[in-house]
Amino acid sequence: MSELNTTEINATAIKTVSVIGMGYIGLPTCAVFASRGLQVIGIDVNPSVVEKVNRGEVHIVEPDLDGLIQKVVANGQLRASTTPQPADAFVIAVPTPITEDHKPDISYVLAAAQSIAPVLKAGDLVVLESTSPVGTTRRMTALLAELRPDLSFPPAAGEDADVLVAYSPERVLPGKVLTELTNNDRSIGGLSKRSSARAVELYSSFVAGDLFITSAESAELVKLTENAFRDVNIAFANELAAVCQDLSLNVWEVIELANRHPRVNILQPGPGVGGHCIAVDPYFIIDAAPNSTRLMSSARRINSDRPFAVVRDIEAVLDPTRQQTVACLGLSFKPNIDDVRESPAVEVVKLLADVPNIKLIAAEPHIGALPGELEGKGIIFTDALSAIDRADIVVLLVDHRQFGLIDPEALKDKELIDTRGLWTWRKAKKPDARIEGKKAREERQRGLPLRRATDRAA
Ligand code: SAJ
Repeated sequence: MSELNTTEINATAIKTVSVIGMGYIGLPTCAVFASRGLQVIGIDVNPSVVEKVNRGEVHIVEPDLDGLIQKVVANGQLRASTTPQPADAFVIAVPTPITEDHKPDISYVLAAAQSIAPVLKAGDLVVLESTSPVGTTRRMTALLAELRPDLSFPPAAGEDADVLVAYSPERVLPGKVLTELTNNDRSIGGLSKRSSARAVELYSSFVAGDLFITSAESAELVKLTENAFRDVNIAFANELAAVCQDLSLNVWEVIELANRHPRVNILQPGPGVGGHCIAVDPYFIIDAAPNSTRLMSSARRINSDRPFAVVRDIEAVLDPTRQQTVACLGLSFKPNIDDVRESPAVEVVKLLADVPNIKLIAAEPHIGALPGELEGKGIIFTDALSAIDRADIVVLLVDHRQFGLIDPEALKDKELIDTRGLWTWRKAKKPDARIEGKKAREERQRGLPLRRATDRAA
């Protein structure tokens, strides 16, 4: 980390920002820049996204985002377009997926750079926010330099470069994006000192957390490391679940009690790791350093195998002599959201569709119909209570808040496969095994809430 010399900051203030990619990260970023008085131009290749935003509407589900977008579009701070326009700063927030064989695909980043190249001018700042393999910021800059030989770029042109370039990853949690955008600390990796200083100026417009300056490559690896760390820790919980199953022990109890140790904080096992970040980003590190990533590779394998383990557990309780109805509750990749991308719950249902002699029902309160990849497989889509009512076997795949409120009476006489420990542990009536110590007694007497080990887990 290097210190910021504030005298390095460019004299002209940043007034206009263009955000390239108005998805889960880009759109909220547009909204917060605009709400702090910057003139924002949101760019997206999808005309229907652009039209929606220009009407003040949103195309993603994120708490409080709709009201904010409506406001900043109405007051003229944000407008959207399919074609890049000149601006003082450009923030690139496009997807960086992986290919079938787990290789990073940075083609969207390079396409975004290509699209802004014609409108770049001396003094502009370009920030890459997309989660990217190490070296992507330099590769993107090399492309810009090739496309605009009339402008100079860092690091080649050093502190005298016409255009400033930095990497600053987003690290917000879906469902809490607006709060985390503002409050989280940020890493900023400029390709020159002036690039970092200019990016600090840009993010200081809305970030209340601390800003840390480092190199672009370190900032790229920091982001990947955060998600790989979580993947490895979830894999540990999932491996422990398998160990407990072998030993006929309750993994939820084992974790809760182990987490009473002051330096232990085990995460929660489940049917696998989903979403477009944690299940993807470790591969960017594995691809870059295949001989040094045995732990990360194993973690990926453990987490990717989980849906198969859940299906094996279901098959183990099936009665081979008759057709049975299996109800799967939850399809999203984590609780209380509508996002089914890379969802392990969807994977479980897809695998179950191939198991003979079962009638399959799925319920997901946050979406209106079965996701496309589950269509045409004879799966019935209904609400949770009707699904339970018709089922012999109930499989809980996502611990949505409303599933925790289901009356245990409705589940009586059903075979339960609770992959999240919601009904069988967290909401279960358990004998009180805790003998309250002096410290807890005093805290209770002072009206402090009772601490539970699981409070720290999620
Ligand atoms: N999961 C478990 N057990 C747990 C915690 C999570 O099985 O104890 C599963 C979830 O069910 C889900 C998956 O892991 O399928 C990922 O969920 P998540 O809540 O851990 O993370 P994401 O993908 O929603 O967001 C992550 C965040 N990264 C970290 O927490 C390190 C977020 O801060 C990043 O900004 C985001 O990835 C991203 O965009 O990269």
